[in-house]
Formats: sequence, C-alpha cells, structure tokens
Amino acid sequence: MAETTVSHLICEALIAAGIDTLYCLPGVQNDDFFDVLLDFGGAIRPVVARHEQGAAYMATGAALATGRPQAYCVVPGEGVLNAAAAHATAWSVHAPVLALHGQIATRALGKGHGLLHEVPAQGATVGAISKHMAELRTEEEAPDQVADALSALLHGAPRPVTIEVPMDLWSQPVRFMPGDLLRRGEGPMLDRSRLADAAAALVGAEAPLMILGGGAHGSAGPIQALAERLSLPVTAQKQGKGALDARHPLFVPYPVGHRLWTEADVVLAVGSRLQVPEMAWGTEGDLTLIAINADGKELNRRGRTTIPLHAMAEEALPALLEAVQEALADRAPPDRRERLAALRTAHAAEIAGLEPSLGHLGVIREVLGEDGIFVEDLTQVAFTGRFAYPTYKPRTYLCSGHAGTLGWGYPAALGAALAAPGRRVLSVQGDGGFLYCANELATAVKYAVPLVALVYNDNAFGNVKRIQQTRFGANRTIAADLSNPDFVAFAESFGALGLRTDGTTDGLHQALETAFDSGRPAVVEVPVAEIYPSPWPFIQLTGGRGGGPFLV
Ligand SMILES: Cc1ncc(C[n+]2csc(CCOP(=O)(O)OP(=O)(O)O)c2C)c(N)n1
Repeated sequence: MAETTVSHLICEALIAAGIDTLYCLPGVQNDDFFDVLLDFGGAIRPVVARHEQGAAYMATGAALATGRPQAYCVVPGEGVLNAAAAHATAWSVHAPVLALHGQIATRALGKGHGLLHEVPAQGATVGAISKHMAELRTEEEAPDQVADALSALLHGAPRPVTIEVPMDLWSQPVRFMPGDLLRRGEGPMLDRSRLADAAAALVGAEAPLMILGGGAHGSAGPIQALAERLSLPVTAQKQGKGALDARHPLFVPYPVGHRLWTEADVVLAVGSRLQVPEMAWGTEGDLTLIAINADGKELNRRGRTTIPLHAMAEEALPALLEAVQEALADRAPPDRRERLAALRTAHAAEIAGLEPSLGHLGVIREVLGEDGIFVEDLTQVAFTGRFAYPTYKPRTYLCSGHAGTLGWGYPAALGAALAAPGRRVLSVQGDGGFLYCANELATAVKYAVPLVALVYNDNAFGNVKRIQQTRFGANRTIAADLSNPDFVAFAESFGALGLRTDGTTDGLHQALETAFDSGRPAVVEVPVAEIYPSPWPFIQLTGGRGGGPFLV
C-alpha cells in the first residue's frame, strides 16, 4: 500500500493504462501535480503544447494512430474550453483519450466568486462529451473513481474519459495499491445466440456488402478472412479506411460502395455509425442489416438494424467467421472479383476530372510508403483522398470524423508522429486550416519531430468561398478571403524546413522527398491559383433506396 498523494495516484493510473506521454499545458491549479510528474520522468514524458487545443489534438492523433489510450492535461475553465474542440473531435472519432482537467479549489466550487479560470458547470460541459466523467472531490473516494475511469478508458467502445481534479486535492495523502487501479473488463458481452442468424444471412446473400467504420481497425485479419471466405465486397468511408487494404480485389471505394448498397440484400457493418447510408442512401426494400458496434448507443440509433451485435469487433468478427465457416461447409460463394474490378474501373473514369488532386494523392501515396500516415484536414486534396487515396493499413488514414474540425490536422499529425516514431506522417491542409494550430510548429521543433505539413494556399477559406459562389453568385463571397504569411519564411522562423513547390506532380514529389529526407519538421507550400475541382459530388451521395438529403 503506497502512502502517497492524489498526484501519485494519477501518475500511477497513467502508467497502469500504458500511457507514457502526457500532452500538456501547465498552470497554477495543476502545479502540485506537475511537481510530482517530475519524479515520474522516466515513465511519463510531458510534451508541452503551445495551446490547449494543440495538446488535446495531439493526444487524439496519437490515440488514432496507435489505437492505445493517450492523455492530455490542462488547467481549468478557459484551459479546458480551449481544449474542448479537440476533446469533441476525440468524442466524434471514438478515440481513447484520457483528459486530466484541473479545477478550482473544492471549497470554492459552485460559489461563483470568480476565481482564476473559474467557469460554471465545467464538469457538466465536458461530461456531455466524455464517455465517463470522474469529478474527484475527496481523497478517500479518489482511488475508486480513478479505477472506474480507467475501466471506461480501457474497456468497451473507446471515447474520451475525463478526470477532473481540484487544485487542493493534488497534494492530499491517499492510500491505494497500484494493482487495484485496473479492474476486470466491463466491455459489452457478445450475444452469441445471434451469430447463427447473421452467418445464415451472409451465406445466403445474393448481393452482400461489408462496410467498415472506425471500430474496424483492430480486426484487419478477420475482416479479410471473412471477405475472402464469402467473396464479400468491402467498402469504407473515411474512418474505416485501411482496415482492409485498398489493393485487395474485394475492396471498393465508397462511391462504389454506395452503388453496391443500393443493390444489396445483406449488409454487414463493422464499427460504423451508418449515418450516411441509413439517412442519405436509404434502407428501403429487402435489406438485412447486421451491425457490430461496441457502442450501444450507435448500434441501432435509427432502428434500422436487423441483427444488432453489441460487441467489440475484435471479439465478434472471429466468432462470426467461425459461424460462417460452419454455415458454408464446402460451398464456395460466387466469385465477385471481376465485377468489382469493372466497377472500380468505371469509377476511376468518373472521377478522372479531379486533377490535380488525383495526381497529388498518387505522389503522396508513393512518398508515404507502406505504413506512412495520412492526416486529412479540411481541404480539397484531403477531401478527395476520402475516396481516392488508397489506404493500405489500419490507422494510417486519420480524420476528424463528424466533428469536421478545421485545423485539427497539424497537431493531430504531430501526436501521431510522436506516437509512431520512424514512420512518415503527413498532414494535408489548406492555408486556413494550417493557421489554426501552426503555433505547434514550435512543439515539432522542440521535440525534433520530422512531421511534414503539406499546405495548399489559395489565400482563402476556399471551400466556404466556393459554396458561397455556387449558392449566392460569383460576386457574393464574404469573410472568405485571407491574407497569409510567407509560409516558407514562417516555417523557417520556427527553425523548421520551409519549401514551396509548383502544383506539378514532379515538383510535389521532389519537395515531399526533400522534406522527409531532411528528418526535420517541414512545411511544403503549394500555391493554388484557383481552387481545385470539387470532390463533393462523390462524397455527398444520396438515394438509391429512398433516403433523405445529405445532412451536414
Ligand atoms: C472549427 C471549424 N470552423 C469552421 C469550419 C467551416 N469550414 C469548413 S472548410 C473551411 C475552409 C477551409 O479553408 P482552407 O483550410 O484554407 O482549405 P481550402 O478549402 O481553401 O482548401 C471552413 C471555414 C469548420 N469546418 N470547422
């Protein structure tokens, strides 16, 4: 039994959760904690960010790239609110992020004195975007509350978990056994009685389809095995990209997936919310929908699922594969590869006008090699990447999910690069998105992270500007033009490498190779005279079997 403080308890909790890095920005309410953290230096490395949103985005990017819990720590009130957009992004993409939030002193809580960084209802605000909220108030209850928080972080559907610690609590003595912080798992229990029905539906299907979401990344092996055993076409929207290698003959890009959805009689969805297919594509006609989701709220949100399997995909898919083997016995399903190849070819012809974005994505694919990580911010080439960037491996295409948080890309990529050393990481953003968090260039330089940022500079919030022009008229643009720094000089002023290239594929290839070869943080600017062709017609697909408008 260790006779220590709440600060030690939190450090031991981080270690128990396998967390070795703390993305953070300190301040007076958390000083006692940071003083103790100093003594855990070998086990937990602080990475100090230049803004709280940077810290929380880094933790999110690191969590998405590794699939393992990551943590950030910020001061209360305004510090927490600065981090909130990133925290909400982690919520959106189901990232296992542990948030350590400071709080004003317990005796002042709820009194409204207006103390430093005091905001009303901090816990309620953050609790609404946390899977679990532990508001520590007494040292006696703290070990139990922390163990509950770890349990939520480590088991079941991943999502941010928050521990809030008032400033007077950090130094309170507390007795706990580090071994007691880890409790037995409390993830969802797979209902095996439904497997036979699911297997029978898949085996009997004439036009099956598998859709992969963010919950599929831990199941690459069973996904491929199931697809091959059933000759099952597989598609993925942005979050599921890479859970099956896009070079696999059974994989099709999402627009082709839309086509297959309209014909399908049985769909297996793995770790996907199915928001777009269910709401925009529709579910009319004869459709058996089998959904595997660890998040009970997302499993059957719109009541369209025929066979809901509330489970981690890692548990459900091997069991389903076994049931399918049994149901199939010696039968071989019809080979669908030839038709899928033809559909992919037709799709490639349909999107051929999206140059230069397609050429750029080809260069990026080549430069990133087998296991490089692509982080999409909100810019045209990145949007195009959702269906035209072939993703080879799980957790190598990172996006902000339904949060769509402009600017998340650079700091998320920084977290990914810190958590995946030795791999090439590229963030792809516009000038607008880059300047949200470009201050974190200082962090990249401080920690010598060889992250490359590719910045498409059209001196505008281009996507907004184009929407304004399309909806209201060519001259009806407002609040969309930007003035920018010289990005090369800007990068260099931080001590990073700055490069500018023309928009040709050769120029881009050379610039990206130079940037990665330098082993330094780098910014590659591509000046854009006219916004690249819109990929949205291939993303905002609707109809096929009823369905409504594409809701953003
Ligand atoms: C937090 C947040 N604020 C605002 C938006 C709205 N928004 C979407 S795209 C965009 C413009 C992006 O501009 P830029 O990063 O320069 O890329 P471009 O569209 O020019 O390629 C804006 C403002 C958003 N998605 N997220």
